[in-house]
Amino acid sequence: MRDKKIEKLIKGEEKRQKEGLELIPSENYVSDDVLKANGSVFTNKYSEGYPGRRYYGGQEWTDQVERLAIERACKLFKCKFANVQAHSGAPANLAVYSALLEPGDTVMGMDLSHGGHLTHGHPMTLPAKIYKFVTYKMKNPDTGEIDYEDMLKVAKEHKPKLIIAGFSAYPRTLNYKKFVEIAHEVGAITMADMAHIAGLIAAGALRNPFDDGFDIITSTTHKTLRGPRGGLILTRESEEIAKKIDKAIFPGIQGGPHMHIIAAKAVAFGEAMTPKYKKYAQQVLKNAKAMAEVFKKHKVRMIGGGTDNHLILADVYGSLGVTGKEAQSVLDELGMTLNMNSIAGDTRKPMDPSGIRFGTPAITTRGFKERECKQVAELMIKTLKNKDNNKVKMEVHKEIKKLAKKFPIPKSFV
Ligand code: DSN
Repeated sequence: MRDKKIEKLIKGEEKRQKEGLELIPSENYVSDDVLKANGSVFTNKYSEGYPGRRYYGGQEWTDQVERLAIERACKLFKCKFANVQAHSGAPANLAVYSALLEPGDTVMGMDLSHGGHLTHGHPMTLPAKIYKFVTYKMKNPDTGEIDYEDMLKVAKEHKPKLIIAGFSAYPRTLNYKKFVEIAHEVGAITMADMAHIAGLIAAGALRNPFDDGFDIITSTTHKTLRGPRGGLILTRESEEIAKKIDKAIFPGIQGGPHMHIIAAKAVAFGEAMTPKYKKYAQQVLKNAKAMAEVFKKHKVRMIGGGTDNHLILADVYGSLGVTGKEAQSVLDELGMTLNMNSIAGDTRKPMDPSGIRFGTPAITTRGFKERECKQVAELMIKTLKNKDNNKVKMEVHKEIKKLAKKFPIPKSFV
């Protein structure tokens, strides 16, 4: 690179990724093909509109790229329509809201403190200023079971037009059938925000909400799906809904699509169709279970009591007396990157909560199996129990570096 300052920063990040272990459950490593498409000359192109209906000339290659991305997305998730232009998960959700709701309409989503996402109604977000949000919660944070009875009661009382199944910090599976039943009772449309688990659904490792009759799925493409940073909106079969969503994305809330990203999404969708990817997704789940076993063995409380997906939410403050912020900081220092997270009923503040959230998508991409995942979980707990013991910390750091070296980040996935 000619820009030496930026080159140095990229190299620094490359080194950090190589030498440490990525445990943030919403992160992953992409293949060199995804990276190549992401950095391709499609960056230079303006393509407002949709394939065959653009506002600029010179679209012979962009149209093909977007059509291919749509075709692959529909095949992968078993649906009729896909919008691949959403810049990320938050605009994807906003587009669905603005496509289907009037200001003041009611939406039902999972409570943020019980694992939901900011875009499902946090007061500081734009959607919460436009629409009214009501929530559902877990019946018991120690089992993770959703309180469907209360959900039905709240839905009957507030008559939401849209019900969202989805989360960013919830370790169990949702009963999509129940969501559809409740939605039918109150006449709501169903949307699954599967940003975290899209890859696991695509691979058949977790249930596809479309199989239970969900109308819409929104997602990001850069988490378990292992694609570029971006968003995705899928519609099972209603052309009317799909058309409204397309209009809501452009010209509703976005301008020119990021064609280089769409090219990279198409590559990732292609990779997700391979048998190798199916194995990867299964391994992500096995690895998360293996890490949860270790936490259970050491009697560290986990929200939901364990995991059915790729992530674990551990109450490190309640079990070990270490705050989420302290845990994030000391683990990061030793090459285990994860994030602090509030837990249901947290008595601490969001910037220094009781929990940590971690997961297995990225380390599984590196080739970790249950054995290594258990080893990492043991090292995490050892660190947290000895956070002020420099000798122990040095030993842990050495082991992490050894593991990272033994499992380099792969370049190709197929
Ligand atoms: N920031 C993402 C996550 O880490 O879960 C969700 O938007």
